Amino acid sequence: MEVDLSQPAVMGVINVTPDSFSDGGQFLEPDAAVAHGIRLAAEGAAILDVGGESTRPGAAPVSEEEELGRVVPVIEGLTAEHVPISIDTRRLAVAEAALDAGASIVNDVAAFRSAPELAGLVADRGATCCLMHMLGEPRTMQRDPRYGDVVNEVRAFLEDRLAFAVAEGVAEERIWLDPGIGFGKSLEHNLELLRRLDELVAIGRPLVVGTSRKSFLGTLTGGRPEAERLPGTIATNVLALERGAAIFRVHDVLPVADALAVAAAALAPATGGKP
Ligand code: PMM
Repeated sequence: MEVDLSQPAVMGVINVTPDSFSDGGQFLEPDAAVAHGIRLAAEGAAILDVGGESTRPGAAPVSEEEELGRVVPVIEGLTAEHVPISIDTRRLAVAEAALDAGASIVNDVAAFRSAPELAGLVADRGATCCLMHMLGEPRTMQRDPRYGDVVNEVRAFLEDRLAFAVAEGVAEERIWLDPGIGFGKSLEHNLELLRRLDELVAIGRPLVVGTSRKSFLGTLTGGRPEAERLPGTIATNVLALERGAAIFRVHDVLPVADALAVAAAALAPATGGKP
């Protein structure tokens, strides 16, 4: 199933985990997760992103069986929505089962470094993939991350992973890139990436951004908890749209979709709202 990128595409987050940082435990039951996905689709999600492994800073790894058992029933339950489904995983077996169950996008926060064979799977199935930058591992990534120039380093990494995926047979037009906001980045690194997002858009592939409820938004607003970070989420997504991002990964689909529709119309009225 194709994603329409002629307008801002909102990717709604469905974390089937006990410990994701802002919604862990809410959707561990398959029925609750499916119901949540149906709601996000009705709210305007262009993609439903299903994940069974928390990548929150400090998160412990989950077994493959556990991850499979969490995501497959949810994907099966969501195919009737006819909204493209992405599987947020770093594992080959999970991605394969998810594609079999009806997903069409592999969202890999390790950009095919944990399981290089994922590239061949995506190529064989004609799937789309999202390749994300992360410095280090979720367990340790927020311990004093350092860069020379964060934007140049993230850009070089994404270009390298794009080249790897293409060399493995993935069609270039099936590859999205993501700077990995919050994945081995300080507050300043996140802000610099948002400020200079256009330099990553210049690589020439659709850019995914995930700022939703992340901790830097709490830091910037006097310590607001996850549930109170929607204004910061909207501000950063609108800014990312203005800088050329195409896909917006969020928990709160309805308010962000509305904000992006208004911002897109104001940015490019002559093209009917296209950024
Ligand atoms: N962030 C999280 C998980 N998966 N995938 C992509 N492509 N980009 C992200 O920024 C991203 C991701 C962590 O957030 P969550 O725990 O709220 O899902």
